[in-house]
Amino acid sequence: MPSSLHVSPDEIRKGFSQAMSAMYRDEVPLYGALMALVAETNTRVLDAEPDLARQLQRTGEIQRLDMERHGAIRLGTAAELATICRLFGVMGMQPVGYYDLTPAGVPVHSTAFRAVHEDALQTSPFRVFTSLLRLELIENPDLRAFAAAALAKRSIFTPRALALIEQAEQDGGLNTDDAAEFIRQALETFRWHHTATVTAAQYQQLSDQHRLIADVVAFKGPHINHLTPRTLDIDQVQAAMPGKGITPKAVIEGPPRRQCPILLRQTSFKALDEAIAFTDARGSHSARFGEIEQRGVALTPKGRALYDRLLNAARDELGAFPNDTNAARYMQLMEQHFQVFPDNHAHMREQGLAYFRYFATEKGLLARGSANQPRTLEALIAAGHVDVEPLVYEDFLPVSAAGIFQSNLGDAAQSHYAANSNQAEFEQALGRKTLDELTLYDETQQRSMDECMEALNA
Ligand code: OOG
Ligand code: NI
Repeated sequence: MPSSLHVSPDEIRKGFSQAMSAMYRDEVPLYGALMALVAETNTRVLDAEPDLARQLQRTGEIQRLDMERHGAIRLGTAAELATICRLFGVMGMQPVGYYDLTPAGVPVHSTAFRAVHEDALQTSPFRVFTSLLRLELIENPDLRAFAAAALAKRSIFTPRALALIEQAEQDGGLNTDDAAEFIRQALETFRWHHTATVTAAQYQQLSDQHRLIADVVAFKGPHINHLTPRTLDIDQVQAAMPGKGITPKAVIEGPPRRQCPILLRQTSFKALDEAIAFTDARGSHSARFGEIEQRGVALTPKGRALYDRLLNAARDELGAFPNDTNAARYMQLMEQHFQVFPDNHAHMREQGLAYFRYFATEKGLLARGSANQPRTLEALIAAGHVDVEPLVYEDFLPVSAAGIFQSNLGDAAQSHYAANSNQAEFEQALGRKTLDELTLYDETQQRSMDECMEALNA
């Protein structure tokens, strides 16, 4: 039974996210530089855009902005995925969404672990994009067997972490000391290892198959490969990065720049090669990178379908993967195609393209119970008794994720896989179903409407 002696899972997640950020900053100094740049930019944007500041104040996002970040890991086996699901469960994180990356030539499928309720997200919006390697896509049977054997030998969790997961599941939570110990132990799974578990030649063979396969199979654990802070203006940060000695990828993934941001825009920079001791020789491996993101309003199925259609149309017209040489044309095509996507919250709401949150205003509360108080939500909005704010997108985008993967693996790493999406197999490995993100947005929207009508007694 959960008891008052237990630390809330949301607080554990908050503590874990802070510990992870501190570890990554120590290990990857460029992450610290990027955090500083993002914080500086966010302050400037909030000063320059009072309407945006008000909106973020209203939704509470302003308080979570500084602690907002996501990370990513890549796992090797079904058992690792099932256990990581339990580990994140202790922190109140659930698997949301299914992402198939094979169409983009990346041999993984993925989910995002995150908090699902708006109150929990407010305490800590930390998320982890978690991928499972699809070993069956390694064509060479000897190499496949070698990879499977290497993965079967490793144990990516500390014995103490496993014991504490078990304990949290049995007791319904952890007390303060155990929660602190859990954070320390869980962190070990995500740490970088300077030594590989394979020879230099074996590493090379794995890497020749796909760099991502080497990244997963050749190491003791699934090192966190990036941590991404949230910026309020990704174009400003992208433009300022070279001045800080950081070279971003050529194109920002996701929708083009707009007055009213939708979904998610992301850009990353490639990390340096890092020295690695193979079991027989010295060498290097490059896996860890930096990324920034800007989040906009979550789209309904109708809005998402429009987004996908416009994105595909722009990409089809480009006729190639966006890269350094066609970046300008790609961005121009995106601007052009996205002209038809309304860039105004009221229009998006009228057309049912996006999710929103509803808040009773001071004026509405004062008019509560009065004879001429409006009774319907639309009338309340028109009368200024209810404010409407965009509901922020909390998830990822498969085409963008593929672009982020590719930019860090090098274009040479593109492969073509015949295999297609296999959500059932992923969920079998996970040990449960993934949640549908659209249902979650719908629920949050509905709760805010209900709370609003209740507060106004309308
Ligand atoms: C994950 C890449 C995807 C994102 O933000 O879309 C990602 C990885 O490289 O493991 O992090
Ligand atoms: Ni990312």
